[in-house]
Parts: sequence; C-alpha cells; structure tokens
Amino acid sequence: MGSFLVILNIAFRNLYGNEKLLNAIEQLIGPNISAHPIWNTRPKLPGVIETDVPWHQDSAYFDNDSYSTLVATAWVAFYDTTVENGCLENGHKKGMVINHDCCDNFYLMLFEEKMVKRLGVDPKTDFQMCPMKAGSVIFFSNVIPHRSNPNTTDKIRWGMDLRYQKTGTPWGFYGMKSGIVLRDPDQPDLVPDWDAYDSQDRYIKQKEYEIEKTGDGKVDEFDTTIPGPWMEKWQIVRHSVHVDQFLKDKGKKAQEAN
Ligand SMILES: O=C(O)CCC(=O)C(=O)O
Ligand SMILES: [Fe+2]
Repeated sequence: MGSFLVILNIAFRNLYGNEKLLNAIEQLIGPNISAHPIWNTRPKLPGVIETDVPWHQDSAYFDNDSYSTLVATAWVAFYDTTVENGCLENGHKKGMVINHDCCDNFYLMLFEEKMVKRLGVDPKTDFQMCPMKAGSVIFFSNVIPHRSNPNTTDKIRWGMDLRYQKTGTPWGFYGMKSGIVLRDPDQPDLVPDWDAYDSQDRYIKQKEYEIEKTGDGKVDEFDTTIPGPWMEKWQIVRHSVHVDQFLKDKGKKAQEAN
C-alpha cells in the first residue's frame, strides 16, 4: 500500500522544488534548503472523520531532535479552501512543544485546555481560520498549533503540505527517512535526488518500526492501519485500530525480548 503514498510524481517534484516557493522559504530558513522527510497530499473528504485533523504541533509527530530545528511547512491549496470545506485553523506562537495525547484515530491530539494552560492561548483571539484561494500557500512552523475542521460541503478539499529545513539540521524523523538537498548556493546546477528521496517508504518504515524489532520483519501490504513511533511518545488516552496495532506490535516485541 505504501508506494502510491510516497512517490512524488513529476508535477509534485516540480512544486516541491519550485523556484518561487524556495525563494520564499529562503527568507525563512536561509539559502541552504533541504526537503524534510515528510510531505502529504491532503484530500479532505466530505463527512470522513479520518480526514479531520485535530489540534497539534507538527513536532509532536517528529522526534525530539526536531525541537531545535525550524521546519517550515508550505501548505498549498489546490482548490479554494474555505471554512466550510475544512481550511486550516492556526493558533499562537509561543515556540515550545507541549504534551499531546494519543489517539482517536491515527492523529495525535492537543486538547484546548492544555493549549490555554501551557501556551497561554486565548481561543477567542488566537485561533485564526485560514481560508485560501486555489494556488495560494500558507507557511507555518513545526511548533505552531494547527488543525483542520470537518468538510461540510459535498466536494473534496485538496491541498498539499511540503516541508523544508536548513541542510545539516537533524531530519527529526526517528531515522526512518532522510530529506534531500533542494538548494545550495555553492551548487547552482544542483539537481535534487528525488529518486533517493522516494526510495525511502516512510509508511513501510512506520509499520516496521516495532515489527522489525520483533524479528519477523513482515509488513502486510493490505494492512490499512497507520501506526507510528509518535504513539509511544505521548500518553495513550484513547484507543483506535491504529493505536491497538501499534501496541500489539510493541507487545510482541516485549514478549520476544523476555
Ligand atoms: O491539511 C490538513 O487537514 C492538516 C494539515 C497539517 O496538519 C499539516 O500540513 O501539517
Ligand atoms: Fe500538521
């Protein structure tokens, strides 16, 4: 199942390395720009709760190395993105990662009470809906809390998030995938090594994260659960098939160790 999710087609490669986009990113992180290991296309389907992303800071999904790195996300709208079809909602910029909880489905959750208490967020003034015109882009960092709400229209909301960081900073993704260099002032003719980037299937790695250590190393390609190492980073307060799969793999690992 992994491959169709991880291969960047030519149009996406061109978008990721787009000159204008990199110029904007350069203003945020400087001229040595790498693609971060994580990008996503984001179809938000009407009425499908799995595509409603709860409040979170992206670093909650990354490993702790990411806390000292500025990861700049460019969220690109493929169609008009509105409050009704589930645009991004962003809030506050205190600059620290606070603890998340796991997981109604496969997403981490940052509860509003914690944001108020720990980040000093005032939901009335700090939460901002970010409707966008097709083709526009919004930038945010790995510590900005954000979410996307239900799509109450009858059409799919489509967008894509692309991440960038300064070359040489830790990839921050549990050793599961590395980024690639996209811009280097010392190499004006640099061609990004997209094949090397795509060859690292992070969905397979996420499943292998626990399984591999159990020794059987097998990944069922029809398994649609999305477990990930961030599930052991935070407290598990809810259960879902995804969390339970993660715990099952982890339990197997523990048993084998005994
Ligand atoms: O597109 C969404 O619904 C969520 C996006 C998001 O969390 C991200 O791009 O980091
Ligand atoms: Fe996010």
